[in-house]
Amino acid sequence: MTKKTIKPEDRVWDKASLETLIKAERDCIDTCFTRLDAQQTPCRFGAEGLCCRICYMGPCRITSKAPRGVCGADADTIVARNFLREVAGGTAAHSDHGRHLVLLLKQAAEGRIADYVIRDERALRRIAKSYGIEEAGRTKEAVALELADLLLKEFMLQEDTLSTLRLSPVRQQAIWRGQSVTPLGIDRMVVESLHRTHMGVDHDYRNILLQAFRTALADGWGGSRIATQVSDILFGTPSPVRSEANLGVLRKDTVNIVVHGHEPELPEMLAIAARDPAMQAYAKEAGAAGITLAGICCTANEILMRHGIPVAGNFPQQELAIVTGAVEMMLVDVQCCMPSLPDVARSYHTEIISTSDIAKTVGTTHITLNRENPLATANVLMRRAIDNFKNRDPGKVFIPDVKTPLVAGFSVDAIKYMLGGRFRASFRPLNDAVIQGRIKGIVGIVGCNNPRMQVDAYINTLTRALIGQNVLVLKTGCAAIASAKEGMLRPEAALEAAGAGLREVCEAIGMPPVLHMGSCVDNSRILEAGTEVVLEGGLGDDLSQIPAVGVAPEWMSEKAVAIACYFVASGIDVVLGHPFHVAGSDNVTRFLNEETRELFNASFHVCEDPLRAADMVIDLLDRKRERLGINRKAERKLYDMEDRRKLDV
Ligand code: SF4
Ligand code: MSK
Repeated sequence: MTKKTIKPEDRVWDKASLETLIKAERDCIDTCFTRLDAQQTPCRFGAEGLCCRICYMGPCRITSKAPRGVCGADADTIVARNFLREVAGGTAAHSDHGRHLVLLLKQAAEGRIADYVIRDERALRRIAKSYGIEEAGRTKEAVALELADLLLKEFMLQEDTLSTLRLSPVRQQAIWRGQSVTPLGIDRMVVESLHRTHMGVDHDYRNILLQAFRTALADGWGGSRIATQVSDILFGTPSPVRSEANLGVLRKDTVNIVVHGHEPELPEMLAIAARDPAMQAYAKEAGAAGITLAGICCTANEILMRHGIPVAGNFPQQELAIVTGAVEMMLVDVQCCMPSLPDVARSYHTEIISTSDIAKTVGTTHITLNRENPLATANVLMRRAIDNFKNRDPGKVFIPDVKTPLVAGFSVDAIKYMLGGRFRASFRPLNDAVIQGRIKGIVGIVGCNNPRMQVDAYINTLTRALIGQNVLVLKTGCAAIASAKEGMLRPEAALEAAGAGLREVCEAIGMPPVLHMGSCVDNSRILEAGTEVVLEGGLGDDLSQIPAVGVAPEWMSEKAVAIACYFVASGIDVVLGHPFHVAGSDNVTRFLNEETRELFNASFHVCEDPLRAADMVIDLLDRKRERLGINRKAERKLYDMEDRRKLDV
């Protein structure tokens, strides 16, 4: 039986997606959900990692009758090679994104690109200092140029290890050295991974998998960390900001422009253009009440975190946004933009514009940033969207009346400030709350959605279960958007759903129990937060000792594989909502799920049920607390005002 029988309410969790998905069916629109049905049962060889098409003696498939490929590669080699290629793909995506941002920083510092300025000089000087760059008495442009050159070298290093690794706890660095997984240059790691997985090179599954962790570390502590730092310098370090999420942020009476993908450069310009009174007037002349700029996926997260621009939805909602019939223009850049978008748009009036030269799709109009005058590009695009407003067919418009308020913008800097104020900003109060047991631990819930699972269901069920048990949840990517739609990014969520200890902390600080830390590349902020906890003291000397766990509930991309690997290699256990494509090799599975503990003090766990996953997470946190000697049961106490004043949070 195919999945044709799946009802819309079993495919998606939130009401807006459900109503729009029903409209898509009515409008005879193919979406990722119907295409999933057409795919039927996945190929077992692919799902278990047993298909090899690395050379043209193949493709080869491993079975009990044919346990080796033509070259002699066995299941262990083939599964491990496929896995390493996934990690290399994910690392390349995050890191190339980071590289583009560093080049932009360099161009801005040299005055070679108009309209982009160094918006956060404080972040620039702090980050430059952390790499040993002398900043006192120098112009911000001079500091930025030296920093950009240093960061560009991180991609090219051939024999030296990454400077960015020095931002991790010292003991962490020793663990990586001990296991020979300290990465060299980011590009070298990706290229070497492709070399080692070429036909006839690296065949020892252990050696191949160690390279997977080494490459992933070059992502998390290298490419991704660089991307986050440079975005903060160029566009501002996020601080708490209010906004709204879900398809209901689109408006019937405004021109709606949706930005989608991962790159913040052009959306930053669009944010300026949308506020321009002349542009607003132009929209009014076109018969609209104004302009609504909204985001999908991680471009949404980037401009939400810094400008409070509303989020239209996460990954599986990209097609549904067009199905509302109310989107004049969707701009797509890189990563997670479905090639189906022009097909969906054909049934409505939406124009799909691709904006990156490395990401073209047949059926889109390709317009890239004019580097001499980026704001002019934004203005051209915006006028074009406004001109398209007249083509909207009111008969096809349906915008679900569903949107949820949220607070986002929790960079590590912002968390520190929130915890301690401007003059004693620190993680001390958080560490103390963990030590005292008011907070059981910290869990990063990250990653994508996947139409193979009911969208957002696992993420939201798990999140609710964890905050109910006093776990502070850090979020990024589409998982953060799922929480936003569920109302979990409001400070009031602490009153409604958090356990007593977490609620006290959240109430005292005025923060939500779920902190939105940014896009998927910003998982580096979670590593940074973990490092702050270690440096603050009292919770261990490396990330493996602190009560922290990562969960990727509904992941789908190669980037998620890389993220999961750099979490584990950094000592943070990772629970996956569904397994990697490695079941074809018991040795590879055992290595990832068990042997990694001996190497990094952390491993992978797979759990397809969100409530059992919550139990698993609590168990992992309890074990860490036990080891730290802080697993006393916190006394339950009702706090009066006097007690509250004494709270050190
Ligand atoms: Fe087959 Fe070996 Fe070529 Fe892979 S590398 S396709 S297993 S012959
Ligand atoms: S966008 S990588 S679906 S989080 Fe970053 Fe969302 Fe995953 Fe893409």
